Amino acid sequence: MSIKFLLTCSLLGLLSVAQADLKFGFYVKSCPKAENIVFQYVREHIPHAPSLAAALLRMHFHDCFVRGCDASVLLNSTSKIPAEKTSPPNLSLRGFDFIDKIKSLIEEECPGVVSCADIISLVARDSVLVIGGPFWNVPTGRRDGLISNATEALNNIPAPTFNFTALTKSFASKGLDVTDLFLLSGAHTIGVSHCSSFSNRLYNFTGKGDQDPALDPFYAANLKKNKCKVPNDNTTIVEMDPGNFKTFDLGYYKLLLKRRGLFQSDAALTTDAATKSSIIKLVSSPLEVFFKEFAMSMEKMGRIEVLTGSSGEIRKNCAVVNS
Ligand code: HEM
Ligand SMILES: *[C@@H]1O[C@H](CO)[C@@H](O)[C@H](O)[C@H]1NC(C)=O
Ligand SMILES: *[C@@H]1O[C@H](CO)[C@@H](O)[C@H](O)[C@H]1NC(C)=O
Ligand SMILES: *[C@@H]1O[C@H](CO)[C@@H](O)[C@H](O)[C@H]1NC(C)=O
Ligand SMILES: *[C@@H]1O[C@H](CO)[C@@H](O)[C@H](O)[C@H]1NC(C)=O
Ligand SMILES: *[C@@H]1O[C@H](CO)[C@@H](O)[C@H](O)[C@H]1NC(C)=O
Ligand SMILES: CC(=O)N[C@H]1CO[C@H](CO)[C@@H](O)[C@@H]1O
Repeated sequence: MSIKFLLTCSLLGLLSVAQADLKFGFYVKSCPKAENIVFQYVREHIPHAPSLAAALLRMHFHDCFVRGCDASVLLNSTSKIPAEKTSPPNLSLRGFDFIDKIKSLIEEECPGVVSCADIISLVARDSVLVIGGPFWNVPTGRRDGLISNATEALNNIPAPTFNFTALTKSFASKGLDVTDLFLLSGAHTIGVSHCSSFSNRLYNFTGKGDQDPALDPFYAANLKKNKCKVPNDNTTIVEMDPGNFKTFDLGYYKLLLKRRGLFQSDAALTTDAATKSSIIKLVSSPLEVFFKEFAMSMEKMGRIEVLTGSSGEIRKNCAVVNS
């Protein structure tokens, strides 16, 4: 081996240290109980409030898509700037207290060590696991961001009106591909939506009081009769996978193939031939296949633009930056 080769290797080694990646068990020495505190709390509380699992999974997505997975979604507004929380796509984000409670338990154990960003990532994973969903790897070592800007949430979180091209672009801007897009959208197999997130499809699709032709007309009629009785009702909620909205299963994809996805962004996945055939294949495979593939995309999502090393900080209180 040449000296030059060895030098190159050690340089690369130094570079990777400077870059500081996430790693498994980041807190194994600095706070060995951290991951277990999260898991025990989730295991004790989510079974009493299983609908929270969906909210916490969505919170992780919204966090990662704005400034990376840096817990910016948890910050309160300041006098200078309205926070992500106050932005329209936040509608129905829930579970802030749940995260705060876990953070305070961990702070008691080892103050100033474990980031809010890692807590969100772990909580999302553990919540889905305890409702019987997939397990995915959560490497840790994320640090917390210093900025939360409502406009950035609006600009970075894909809207339910997005078509396939717009969704693909949004995901690509976060380093995620079309496979990640259709797998991660599978999260809509749990949870609920407000009527206002899709009522344009029922009442005024092109501004002529019409319906979205891509939505099953029988399903649309049913929603209008029983759930979203007036346009832009922003209080009623609808189960996205009716009857199974607390079960992490293939229900979402089965609905897509029946033209019963709630959002245009759901329906959009079947407008692309290749994606549609991937969905058909997934639906006819064992559930474990979906779980395994979903897990890979979740791990990828959890790495989006993370702050590591000495970037950012470890917040003491997840709602405010350290003073
Ligand atoms: C592909 C682009 C996506 C769009 C356009 C989208 C849009 C939405 C909208 C509009 C809602 C309903 C909000 C409401 O009215 O209350 C929702 C709910 C939800 N989303 Fe997505 N989403 C997307 C991707 C994702 C991803 C990647 C995840 C997680 C991996 C996710 C997880 C969830 C969950 C679990 C809920 C239910 C929340 C609850 O029950 O509180 N979504 N999404
Ligand atoms: C953050 O905002 C919430 C809701 O407005 C409030 O209850 C909480 O006390 C605030 N937290 C801090 C640390 O200011
Ligand atoms: C918030 O983000 C928007 C969009 O990137 C930017 O134009 C604006 O200056 C930011 N606000 C503050 C106070 O930094
Ligand atoms: C998708 O949406 C974008 C942005 O609204 C629009 O410019 C584009 O024409 C749409 N593409 C298709 C295929 O409908
Ligand atoms: C439908 O949209 C059009 C164009 O945006 C608007 O003028 C009209 O008032 C809307 N109708 C309803 C029932 O919301
Ligand atoms: C819900 O709709 C009502 C009536 O249209 C409106 O006053 C209110 O601001 C809306 N709330 C949200 C969160 O958009
Ligand atoms: C949790 C939270 O801060 N929700 C806010 C979401 O945004 C609306 C306005 O769009 C606020 O009214 C909510 O308080």
